[in-house]
Amino acid sequence: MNFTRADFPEDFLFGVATSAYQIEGQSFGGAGPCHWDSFAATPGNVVRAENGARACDHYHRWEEDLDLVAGAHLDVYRFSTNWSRVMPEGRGTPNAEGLDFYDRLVDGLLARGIKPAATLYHWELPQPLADMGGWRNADMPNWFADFTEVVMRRIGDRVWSAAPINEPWCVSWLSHFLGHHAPGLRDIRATARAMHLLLVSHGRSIQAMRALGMKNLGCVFNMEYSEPADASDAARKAAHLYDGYYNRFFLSGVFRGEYPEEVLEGLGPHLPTGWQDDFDTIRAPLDWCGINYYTRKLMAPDAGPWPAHKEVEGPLPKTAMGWEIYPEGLEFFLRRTHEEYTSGLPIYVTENGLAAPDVVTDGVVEDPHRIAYLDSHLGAVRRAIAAGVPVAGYIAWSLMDNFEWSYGYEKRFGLVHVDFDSLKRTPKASYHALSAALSR
Ligand code: IFM
Repeated sequence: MNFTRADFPEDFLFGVATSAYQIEGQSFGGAGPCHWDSFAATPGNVVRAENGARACDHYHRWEEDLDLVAGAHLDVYRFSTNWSRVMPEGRGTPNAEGLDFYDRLVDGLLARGIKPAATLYHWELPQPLADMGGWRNADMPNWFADFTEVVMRRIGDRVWSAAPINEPWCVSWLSHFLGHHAPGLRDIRATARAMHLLLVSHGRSIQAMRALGMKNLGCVFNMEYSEPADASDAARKAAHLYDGYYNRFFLSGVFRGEYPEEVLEGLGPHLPTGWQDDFDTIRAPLDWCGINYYTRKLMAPDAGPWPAHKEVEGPLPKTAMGWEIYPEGLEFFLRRTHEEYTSGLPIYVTENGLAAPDVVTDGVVEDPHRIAYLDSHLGAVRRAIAAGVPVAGYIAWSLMDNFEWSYGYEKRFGLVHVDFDSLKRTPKASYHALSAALSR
């Protein structure tokens, strides 16, 4: 790696992230069925119809995994709490084993000197709630606030930070408009309702945590840099709209109490009645903003109904996901978020990383592409800091290879390789490089 801790502000934090369904093993510890189980069981949704039933068996191997976090000299571990593990029915009686698991995990982190950064929802919607319409149901903010309270009454006294929902764009647009993630809908009305109700749920969750006396609460938004595919006015508009519903909708809702005009043109008629009255809740004050960043898209106009645009393949080198590598986009988002939305709040890069077809050869995994990717994006972070943006930390995705949603176990994002037959963990060259950089 081209950096040491000395290249960053003294209190800058480094970490890694994971999420519950992607690593824990849904079949262990009394977790109930979630909508990813049924989505994955439907032919054509997930590569080889793989699912999270066993995943990395982190449920049983968490101590070994936390040792890996500590071994890389990292400061923060970002994990998520599985709603269907904690409350298998989504509401009502909690599963004691589930709460015990997160209790042990948090204590295990603290014992290793690592800051626990909790995200309440990283996509395991309990099936009973999905059966009632999931994020389209106007009762979701109440149920999510209850879930928040159950989890945080148990671990809220010891987590270092907490955020309600990972990547609202993925939970809403990707899952209800494009149908690529559970529940696999392609419906504009469902999308609009989910986008708004997710933000109301976010606000209710923040309020519930404040009521418990918790501090250091934030949000985690994924952002994709959007550029016109050519110099035409139509391509410029297409890129602006993509940026609107992907990036600015959520930022603007939470930090300004309004939605972008051009997005309302398409989604406005489908928003829940009285949506304009929800911004006091949505704007519940935050202590930080998290940005998950991976790539950019080139956009062009297309025939058909709103949003009437399409992605065009770009010329830059790509990761195994087919995503262009564009660190400048991260610098752009850090600057814009600070200048136009969060004005002074600490910003964290809460996810960033690349997938590659990594293999173990004689016990070693060489992944120079990942080292270069992390280096170039940390360069973007340094440029943003030099420009005055209060970037307070960088969290890489991911600690280890895991269930990459509709791609099954095919795409490897980990700093640590996982053999999905034996479940053996092998730290990759990028893990060793990061560890060395952070120990200097
Ligand atoms: O694996 C996902 C994660 O669950 C959310 N952010 C993007 C990652 C890579 O696709």
